[in-house]
Amino acid sequence: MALELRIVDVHAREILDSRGNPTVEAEITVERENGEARYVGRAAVPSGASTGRFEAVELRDGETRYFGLGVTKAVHNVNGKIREALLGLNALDQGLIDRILIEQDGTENKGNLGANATLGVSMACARASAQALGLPLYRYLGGAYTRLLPVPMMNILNGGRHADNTVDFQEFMIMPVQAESFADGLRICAEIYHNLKKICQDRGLSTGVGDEGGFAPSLPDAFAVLDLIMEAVKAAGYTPGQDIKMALDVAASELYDEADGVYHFPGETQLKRGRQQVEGSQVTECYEAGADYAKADSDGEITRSAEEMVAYYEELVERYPIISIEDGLAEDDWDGWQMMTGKLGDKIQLVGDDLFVTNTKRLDAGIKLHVANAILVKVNQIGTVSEAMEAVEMAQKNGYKAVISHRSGETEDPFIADLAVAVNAGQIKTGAPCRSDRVAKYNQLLRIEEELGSVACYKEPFNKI
Ligand code: 2PG
Ligand code: MG
Repeated sequence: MALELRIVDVHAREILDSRGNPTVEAEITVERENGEARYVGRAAVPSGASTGRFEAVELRDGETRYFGLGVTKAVHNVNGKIREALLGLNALDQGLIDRILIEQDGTENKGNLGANATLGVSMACARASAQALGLPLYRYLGGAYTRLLPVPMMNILNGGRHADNTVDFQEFMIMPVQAESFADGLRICAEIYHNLKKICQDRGLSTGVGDEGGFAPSLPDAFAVLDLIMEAVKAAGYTPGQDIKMALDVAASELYDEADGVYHFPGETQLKRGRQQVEGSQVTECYEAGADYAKADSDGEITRSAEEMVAYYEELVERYPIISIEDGLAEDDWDGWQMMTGKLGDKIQLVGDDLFVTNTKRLDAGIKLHVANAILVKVNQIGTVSEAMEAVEMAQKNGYKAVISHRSGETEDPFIADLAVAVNAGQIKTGAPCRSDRVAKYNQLLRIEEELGSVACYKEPFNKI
């Protein structure tokens, strides 16, 4: 007879995330046959800042406590309707449980129960099952063939919505593609991170960090940032382009204004107008170079059309060892994305985050239109573990890469580290080697690599690009 892990309790509570905002933590208690033993699986839900318009809904209370960000309604949904629907079911039926959550919600975007409610339960269910079976989570989710450790796409300099500086692109990341192992790659990145800190200190640039633990100095544009990172890579003793590739998350939906159909660069504009002092002296030169690709209107506001954005990326890719650009254009700019994919898609990875929102319908549309060549997978964008895994599967079957990702608001839960290994994603985006919410995922990957021993595999993900 098949093993049964009966769900005997489902419980959620409101906890805090890494930005001090409330989020949902869920627990599922399962019982083995005859009530012999009980196991509790716990999971916490992350939360984004640069959220895509088509993401599943994060249910917030909208009342005065926590400035409207409380999640007591989502918690109530778990402790009420969801609990009732799941009690007595077999936690090993992850697909069925996720389907029940989807049906109970009954909307396209989980707006009824809240994706924060469904996701917490879905993740906790997987974890309870893994625990009861005595399996590591990655092994439970991925099975016997699970062995690939992801290359970190490590965000060491934060801008956009994740920091209060003048950097308009949201994330500047390094990827240790030639490392011998995940542990080796993590060490290389941490060494570069510390060199970057030292360079910032020497230049009088701020070493305060943004939401994802990367430094957040005020620099004039992407050229200035990338020059700084190149220097840090070299100072740490590594060769840019060989040991280290670079990746960007432009988060362009945040820069796009539907009203005039162009991308706005408030940071560049601010500095151009001279309202803010450029920190450090070396950066001015780079700024002049970058200015060619920007169009300033009569107020001196810097904007770029989709074509100019792509020309800007072509220049950046030419000058720096950039191997991946995420959300280079806005979430609804399908024509622009097609054009960008035509120009850059055979040279670098183009990742759809706000564009695809971990949603197989949007990914399917993108595949048919030949838009992007990779998907960013964020479990809370869709609201169940099964749907997130389905998105990875669809991507991989269609020759798209899948990058497992954190949110800018995180918790100590390292679920995505296990997920990345389980689906053999080969890449993970989970912030800087700084702040426990980010480091928790890296540390979990170290444990997994150790556990897999000689079977563990780590490799350059871009051989075919
Ligand atoms: C992104 C994410 C994570 P947020 O845009 O990729 O880095 O940010 O969680 O704010 O959407
Ligand atoms: Mg993104």
